[in-house]
Amino acid sequence: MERSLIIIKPDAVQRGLIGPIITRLEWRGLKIVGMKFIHIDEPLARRHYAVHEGKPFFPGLIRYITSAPVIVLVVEGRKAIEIVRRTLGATRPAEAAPGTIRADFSLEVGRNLVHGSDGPETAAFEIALFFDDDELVSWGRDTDRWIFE
Ligand code: DAT
Ligand code: MG
Repeated sequence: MERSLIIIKPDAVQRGLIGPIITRLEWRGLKIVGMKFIHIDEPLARRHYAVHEGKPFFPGLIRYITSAPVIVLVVEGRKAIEIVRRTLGATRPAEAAPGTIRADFSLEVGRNLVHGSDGPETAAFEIALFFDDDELVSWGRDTDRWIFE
C-alpha cells in the first residue's frame, strides 16, 4: 500500500472543483485516510516546495499556494503515487492527456488545480508536513464496512 499527499489548490477551491476532483480520486478506488481545509502560510509553503527554491516561478508559486484556503488529503491504495499522478495529468495542462483532471479543467501551469506527491520519499515528507499520525485513519475491517450495524 502506498500513500500520496494531494493538495486541491486555491484556484480549484475558488472554482468550485473540490467535489469533482475528490470524486475522480474516489472513483479510481483510492481511499481517503486524511483530509483538512487549511490556509497554507508562507513557511509551510516554502517547506513543501523547497525543491523548487531558486527557480524563476518559485515566488509566484508561493504566492499562489498561500493566496486562499486549500484542501489537503492523504489517499491510500496500491501504487497510489503513480495512480494519482496519472489521474492528475502532466504538470503543464497543455501536455496533460484528455480525461485527466488538469487537462479537463485547467489551462495554465501556474493554475494547475492540484498537487500530488511524485515519489515515496516525497510522499512521506509531504504527509508529515501536513498531518500528525493521529489525524490519519486506517481502513480496517471496521471502517471499510459501508452498512452500519
Ligand atoms: P507537479 O505539480 O506536477 O509535481 P512540479 O513539481 O514540477 O510539478 O512543479 C510544482 C508546481 O510549480 C506545478 O504544479 C506548477 C508550478 N510550476 C512548475 N513549473 C512551472 C513553470 N514553468 N511556470 C510556472 N509554474 C510552474
Ligand atoms: Mg512536484
